[in-house]
Amino acid sequence: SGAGKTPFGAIRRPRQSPAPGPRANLCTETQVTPSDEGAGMSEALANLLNETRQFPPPAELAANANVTGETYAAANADRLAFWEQQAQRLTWTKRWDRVLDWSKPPFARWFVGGQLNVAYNCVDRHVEAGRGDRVAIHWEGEPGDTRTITYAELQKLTCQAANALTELGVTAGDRVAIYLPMVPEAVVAMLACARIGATHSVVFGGFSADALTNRIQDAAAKVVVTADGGYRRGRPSALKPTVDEAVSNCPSVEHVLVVRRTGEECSWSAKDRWWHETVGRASVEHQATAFDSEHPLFILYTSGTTARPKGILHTTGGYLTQASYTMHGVFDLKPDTDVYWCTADVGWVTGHSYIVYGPLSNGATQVMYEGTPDTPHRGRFWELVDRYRVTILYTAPTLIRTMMKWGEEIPAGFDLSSLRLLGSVGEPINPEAWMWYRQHVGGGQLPIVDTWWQTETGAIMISPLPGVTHTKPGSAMTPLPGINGDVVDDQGQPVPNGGGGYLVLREPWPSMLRTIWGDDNRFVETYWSRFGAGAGVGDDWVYFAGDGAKKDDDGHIWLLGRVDDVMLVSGHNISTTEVESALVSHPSVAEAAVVGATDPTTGQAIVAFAIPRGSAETEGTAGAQLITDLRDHVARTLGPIAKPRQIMLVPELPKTRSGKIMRRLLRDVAENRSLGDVTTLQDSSVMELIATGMGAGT
Ligand code: 6R9
Repeated sequence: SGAGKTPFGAIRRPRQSPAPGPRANLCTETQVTPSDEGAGMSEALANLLNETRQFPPPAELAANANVTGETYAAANADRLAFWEQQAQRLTWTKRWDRVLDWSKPPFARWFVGGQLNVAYNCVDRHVEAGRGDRVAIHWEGEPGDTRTITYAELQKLTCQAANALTELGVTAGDRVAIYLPMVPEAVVAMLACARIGATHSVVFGGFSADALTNRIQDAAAKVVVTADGGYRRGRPSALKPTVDEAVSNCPSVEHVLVVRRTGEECSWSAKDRWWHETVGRASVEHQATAFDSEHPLFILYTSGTTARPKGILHTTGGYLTQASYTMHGVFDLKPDTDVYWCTADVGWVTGHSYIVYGPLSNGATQVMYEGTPDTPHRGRFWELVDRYRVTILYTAPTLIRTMMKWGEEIPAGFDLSSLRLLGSVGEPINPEAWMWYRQHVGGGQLPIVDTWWQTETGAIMISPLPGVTHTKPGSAMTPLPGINGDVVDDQGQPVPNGGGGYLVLREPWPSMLRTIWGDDNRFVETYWSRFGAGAGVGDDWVYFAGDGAKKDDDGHIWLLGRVDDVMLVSGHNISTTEVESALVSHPSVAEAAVVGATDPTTGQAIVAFAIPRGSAETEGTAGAQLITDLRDHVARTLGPIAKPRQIMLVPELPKTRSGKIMRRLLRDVAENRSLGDVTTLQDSSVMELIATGMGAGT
């Protein structure tokens, strides 16, 4: 295509802008400055959130649900008694003396004095109960090789790995970095650490040597568990060279344990040991010892789309209690009959809580997949659902929107009738994507649980209960039983129904982060100093989640994205999520990302990046026409003030490896700045693609 065109048609270069605009602020209700353009804006925006579609739970699910509607009131009446009851789902070697110690807020201690072993709870106790033959993991490699691991086998593997780590000098309290592809050894290594009381720090296998170095150094890890490589997009992708580079800058590392996955050659140093040799010849007997309820279980660094990564610390008893309970309640897991599949990577918190600790502590059978959703074909996910008769599927909006882009005929080509429950996590799910998920994956019948939570919260916090909640497309609905969440204004006052503001959590919860590793001050500052006692207001400590949210007229919660992603246009607060949802509701748009770019007249102006659906006409004047149509469509849906100043049609969007859109980079593009740090991007060539498209723009 010639000048002025991209593969997707005309793309417009944004205007040069002066100094940064005002910081976004979410208090729509108090901030509205009426202007001609903006008249009726609040009502218009409210329209999107007044989704009228609502879906009751299927009768059969409701009749047999693990958790019923009465639980909310019971948990409300006595929150600590409620969590104490959930802790009894686990096997403790010593019972706690106190449910919660909140005497030094915001530092919490849960199930004080209690002792348990996490690996025993996830593996051994199921074997002891006669369920050793149950499949724990149906693993499928990207090239199509498979492994079936029963609970009895998982027990042996975990014991061997625990013995091997001990032989390498790892003792309770030491840190072990795990940098692996999605192979069963990742789960085994995590459980082995838990078994001997070592604190694991899983680093996503796609991170660079620099990112790995920082994380190993911050935690002062003694051992790194890695692999020669893994399979991605149809070919082996090496990991070992990255580890070699990182380890050369990490004096704390004494040994590197290497899983052989691809069989490709790799360089070898004195610190390196093959997993299959060291673990393979270790004894399958290992006596698990119990650890204190507050013993550090893992550190997980947040993806760091903005600042220096934070080592989020989780501990033992409270974390496992809430991971286990939410698995049981939110996914209605029936371990005897369900086949569960979470498509996340173990390198993210979703993988920690809902591939490893939640499912295994409940004795679930699950699918684990190594590769990408389009290798060797775009029906790969549905093929796996079909082959393993998956009943519960947990995935991310970014994947659902990708599937929308590829077309509904792809899932239609597989038998998805085994599914009974669908879940979503990671980002706000647009109503259109929600409806598509229900329609084309759920056969127009299945309940969807849109689960809001964070690395910091450790487990799901806001979500429908599948047997109870009448769901609304795009809303995470209500805090779970035992959780106190709210939406507040700038002053920390609860907003009325219909209002918007900041999402906060008011009471400590069992799986809350305990601190930022090595930085208590940053922990207090980041999460506890915006509102409440930490801000010098009242006696109650209030957790600031960093997400914008609205309460609809029924008091249900709608997440609007990170606070930094809210735009201030002519004095109106407009959330990126709302404009993105409006764009995605147009039949020609598969996916959209919206940012606020500084603008001399309006403060910030809306700049949108849209990926057209496969069927959309975008060549030449058709592209220009589509852009006009889309701007009008947004104005009609949300009101004139939400009309984007410009829309760029692009082939891809920059995403972190966990699938979150990196709006920071798009803001750089929209404001004509050179790009910031792109190291956490899933695919760093995406920005070139977008930038090249821009360069050719009209
Ligand atoms: C679990 C996970 C946390 C951030 C969080 C929010 C966004 C996650 C969401 C959601 C709207 C949902 N987020 N789930 N936003 N609806 N259902 O993703 O943890 O990687 O730490 O990210 O993700 O913005 O603050 P993490």
